[in-house]
Amino acid sequence: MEQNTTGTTRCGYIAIIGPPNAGKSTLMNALVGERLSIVTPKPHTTRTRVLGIITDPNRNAQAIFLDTPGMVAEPRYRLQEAMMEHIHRSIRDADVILAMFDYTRPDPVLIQRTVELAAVPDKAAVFVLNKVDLAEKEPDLSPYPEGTIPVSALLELNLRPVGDAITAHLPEGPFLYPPDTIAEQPERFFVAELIRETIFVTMKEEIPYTTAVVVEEFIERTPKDYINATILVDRDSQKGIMIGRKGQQLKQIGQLSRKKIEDFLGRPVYLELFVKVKRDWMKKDSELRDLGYLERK
Ligand SMILES: Nc1nc2c(ncn2[C@@H]2O[C@H](COP(=O)(O)OP(=O)(O)OP(=O)(O)O)[C@@H](O)[C@H]2O)c(=O)[nH]1
Ligand SMILES: [Mg+2]
Repeated sequence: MEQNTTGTTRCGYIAIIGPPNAGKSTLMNALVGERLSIVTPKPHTTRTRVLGIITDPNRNAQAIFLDTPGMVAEPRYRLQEAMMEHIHRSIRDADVILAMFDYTRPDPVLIQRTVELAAVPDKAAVFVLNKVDLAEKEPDLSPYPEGTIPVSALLELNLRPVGDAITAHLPEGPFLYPPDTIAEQPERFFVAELIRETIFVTMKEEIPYTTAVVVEEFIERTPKDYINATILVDRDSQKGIMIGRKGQQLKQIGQLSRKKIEDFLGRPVYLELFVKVKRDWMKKDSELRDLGYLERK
């Protein structure tokens, strides 16, 4: 895009929405240039909205992205309803809606649902078709709205037109964050998310969906920060699985999480993990509020 020399700044919120596993978090990380939102091969990884900010001096623009959970067609329990609430709230707060389709799931019903969710009066929508790196030939864009941009968030292909389209729709106005700010949520949030990411990639089947992570203590000290976190599970039987034989499973989760946390914070940490049973935490408003998955009223 051409250099903006007029001195006018643009700033606004962009909600990234779409089906689960489409690559929304991967795209936000690519656009912001930092691994802020956790990414796993399992659907419904993201549970809340994750904010990522990029200030582009060439475009004189600040884009504030809201990564959202994957759409849940029929929420089955309170956590899934809360996830849908995050999507709707992000859309309400957004100036631009960045709606994503998944090349590997060309399901007309899913496409229709995404288009409907993005159709908000007086709000611009930018459509992207992600994962086109998996296409053997030129992807067929005919099932998608006109102007849909084919991209690969993973390989960071064709992201410039996405940035241009977003910027064109951002309202004129002053920056809301200092230009070097990329995140707003506290370090504790990212620490808990990185532990959750590790659980999602190491534990099988339904187990990740029955877990949540709470950072109980986070003490900055030398030579290592001290972090103490609890992994919540919703049944006694899952506690044993999470800990594993002779504690091996939990140990592995701890080691992998610690590396990710150290990379993220850029300093060494001592990480202690505990597992606690909280029956049906994903069905209870009070628990969901404590975990930050539900807005405090
Ligand atoms: N081949 C390919 N894989 C991708 C691309 N973008 C994301 N993925 C993979 O798709 C999976 C899901 O990516 P996420 O970014 O977690 O997807 P999401 O839409 O945020 O998923 P939820 O938070 O669960 O809704 C991961 O295994 C990513 O590596 C892409 O452009 N190409
Ligand atoms: Mg996600």
